[in-house]
Amino acid sequence: MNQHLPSDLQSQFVTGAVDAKGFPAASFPEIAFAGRSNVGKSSLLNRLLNRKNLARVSRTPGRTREINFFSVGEIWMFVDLPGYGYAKVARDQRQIWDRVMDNYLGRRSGLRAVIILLDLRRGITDLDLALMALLAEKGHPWLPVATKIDKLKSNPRRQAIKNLQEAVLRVPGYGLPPVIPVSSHTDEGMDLLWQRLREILK
Ligand SMILES: Nc1nc2c(ncn2[C@@H]2O[C@H](COP(=O)(O)OP(=O)(O)O)[C@@H](O)[C@H]2O)c(=O)[nH]1
Ligand SMILES: [Mg+2]
Repeated sequence: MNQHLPSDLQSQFVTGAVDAKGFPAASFPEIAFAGRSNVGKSSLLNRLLNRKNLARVSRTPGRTREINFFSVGEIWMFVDLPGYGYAKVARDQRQIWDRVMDNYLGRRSGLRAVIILLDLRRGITDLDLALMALLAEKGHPWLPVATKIDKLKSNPRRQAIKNLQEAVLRVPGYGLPPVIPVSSHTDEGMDLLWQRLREILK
């Protein structure tokens, strides 16, 4: 049982869309989640919202090309952005991703922040840096979350978090609170992440 979500806070899938025509009205404070394919985005959304299969946990990376909107408690919107960087469809995917992101990032007045998921074992990749630069250009704050921390034992984990934090601090224009390390399998970090999300959504 996940304690992070008050039991009266219901979440539901609203719609999936690739361009502004299909987006729901931007009437709520909104947080978007982004990251490489397979970084653990769907798993994290499911854990945060305490739902087993709200955001599909995909075994086929690179599939989800739409922007998926979830209403949370009918007061917030959580947005699952398309994953990037899946090698086999890279060029294809990149074009779609560019178009979708351009459509989304220019048009969401309620968007408070973008959570960028980074696999703790991989660190920041070029595509993550490209997203960070795009967000800086569009004036959207972002927050780094390290995923799958359960895959590392305590010493290498601590070192990896330290390295990732240092790498994040080197990203031009970065000025937000520290990396939040989480695991969707053990729920570590979930309280802290919820706390940050609430602060952002206030
Ligand atoms: N060990 C571990 N595996 C995870 C975690 N989160 C996701 N995974 C696994 O990573 C794979 C991709 O997860 P998914 O949520 O579909 O990633 P997405 O492509 O970013 O949406 C799946 O096999 C998940 O079970 C985590 O916190 N710990
Ligand atoms: Mg997914």
